[in-house]
Amino acid sequence: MGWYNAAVGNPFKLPYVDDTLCAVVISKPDMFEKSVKPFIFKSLKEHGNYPSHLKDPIDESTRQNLHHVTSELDIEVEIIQDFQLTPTRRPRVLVQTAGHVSGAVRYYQRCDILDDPWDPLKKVSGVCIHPRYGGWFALRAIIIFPMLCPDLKRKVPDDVIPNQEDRIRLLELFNWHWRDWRYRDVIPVQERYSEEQKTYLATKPSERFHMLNNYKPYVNQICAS
Ligand code: B12
Repeated sequence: MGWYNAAVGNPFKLPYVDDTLCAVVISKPDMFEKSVKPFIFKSLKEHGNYPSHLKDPIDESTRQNLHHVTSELDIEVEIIQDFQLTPTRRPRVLVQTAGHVSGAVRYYQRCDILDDPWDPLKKVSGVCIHPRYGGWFALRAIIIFPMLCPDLKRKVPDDVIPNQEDRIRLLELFNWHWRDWRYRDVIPVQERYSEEQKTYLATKPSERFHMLNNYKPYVNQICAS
């Protein structure tokens, strides 16, 4: 927690003491098949349609899985998901910074470029790269444990893009071409999203319900097998 709070500005600091133990939850490229689709099928089987009161299936399946796993612990943890906002509508947690200070992924930001080519007034968002999954992953949540861990060793994230030109290319692909997926392949990767997951993510959230309901004819078949 202290590593995170030291990096972010005041509005984003979390109200815990520095030695509080936290974990960052990352979804692997096959999350859609392993977690989201089974969740969608279960919901369609139970309700006939995807219930409109539930959140986006990615967020909702993550929420349920995290609660399921952490409820088996003897302690009560706090989970903050990537989409949660404060009352002033700021993200409750900046998962990219959390991912970087945890050592799991490297967060590349504009300040990592020595002499950048962009208009100083232009907003250039940073992006995290995972040593094995490149950009084919997401940072879903942090888990805050009610325990102090003053001796935790800090892992420096792998600098998988040491070259300045490659960093510039990465930030340009992420900011202005993210829809073509190329930023995710800036380093060789072990695994990517399936075509089905890409279609799902490329569909506007408001139209995803329609896509979900297209699974209906297959629900009985798949749930039975
Ligand atoms: C709001 C938001 C958006 C907005 C605004 C984008 C933005 N970055 O501002 C919009 C809708 C445009 C957007 C678009 C996209 N987004 Co978005 N978005 C978010 C969200 C919810 C919050 C980001 C935010 O507001 N940050 C606030 C700013 C101020 O944070 P910051 O720039 O990092 O600044 C902090 C750091 O610099 C830190 N800091 C300072 N010094 C130092 C030094 C070090 C060493 C470190 C580590 C930190 C640090 O302090 C600053 C704060 O005080 C995050 C999820 C989350 N909860 O974090 C996802 C997130 C950033 N988005 C993501 C993605 C993938 C996208 C899209 C590709 C669409 C998509 N979902 O597929 C596009 C990309 C286009 C783009 N230009 O960003 C991913 C990025 C994953 C990755 N590999 O990094 C995230 C993390 C979601 C996730 N679940 O994985 N997004």
